[in-house]
Amino acid sequence: MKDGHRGLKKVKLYRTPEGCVVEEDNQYHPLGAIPIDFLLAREDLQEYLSEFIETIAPSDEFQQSEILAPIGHQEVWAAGVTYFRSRGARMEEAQDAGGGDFYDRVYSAERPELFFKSTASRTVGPGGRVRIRADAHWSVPEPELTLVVSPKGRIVGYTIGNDMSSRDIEGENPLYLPQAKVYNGSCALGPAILVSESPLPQSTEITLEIDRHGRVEFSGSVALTELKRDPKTLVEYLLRDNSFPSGCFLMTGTGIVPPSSFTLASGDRIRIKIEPIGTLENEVA
Ligand code: DO4
Ligand code: MG
Repeated sequence: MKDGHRGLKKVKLYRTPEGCVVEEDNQYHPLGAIPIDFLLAREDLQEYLSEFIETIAPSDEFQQSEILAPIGHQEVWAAGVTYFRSRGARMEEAQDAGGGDFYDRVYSAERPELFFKSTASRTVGPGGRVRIRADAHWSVPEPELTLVVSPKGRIVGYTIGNDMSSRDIEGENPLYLPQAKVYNGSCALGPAILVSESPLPQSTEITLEIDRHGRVEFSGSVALTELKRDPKTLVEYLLRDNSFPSGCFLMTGTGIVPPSSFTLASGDRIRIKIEPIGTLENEVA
């Protein structure tokens, strides 16, 4: 498939224990010793990979089971309350604490909500185990389109993110947000980075499925048309007075929130699908 904007083919970048691998037209090109940090620091990632893989013979030695989170030393940041559904869910959970109004105001404010989410050590890849905080009793996954951002603030690709969240802690007081969001195993990324400089079509769907004991306990979907903020504007705010020499990831917020009666349990399987990128599947530890 050609990328309409630059006339370049679409490629996906994976990270494995043996190094990075690029997929193009269902063929896999191992990049050998080139570290992911080197790749994600490039402003011309799409062009660089498209040219580079022409020199590497494709291999069929690609084990899906070996895919790691596509992250090196980048920070993971996240945007919040970017969908109407998220606004409503937060207002409800924070109502008793008197915090509901903040979410309504941030939904329509010019400045978006942006928060620090994760580091590589707290992030798991496909097949990894995400965690519920030990002191939380109301937890949900948040399936989010995640931007891959270059040091100069270009969106060079897209991946899938899971912004695991403790709704009871967040709802008790909005100032507890970092505790509700940042803890060991609170983030999942993957399975691949769709390397593309063109925006994803507005019709792109994000779907979430949560299986419990082999049955679907919750499922939902949302299209990018529902995303209130322009990804480029989110990046522009993130890079205001913040530098990211290795690039960074920016989750764009959730548009799917299970009903208030739902909380995650150990053993649940979380599947997040965004068609042009793939499916990110994780079990809850
Ligand atoms: O404001 C709290 C967090 C919001 C969030 O993570 C989201 O909307 O996805
Ligand atoms: Mg979120």
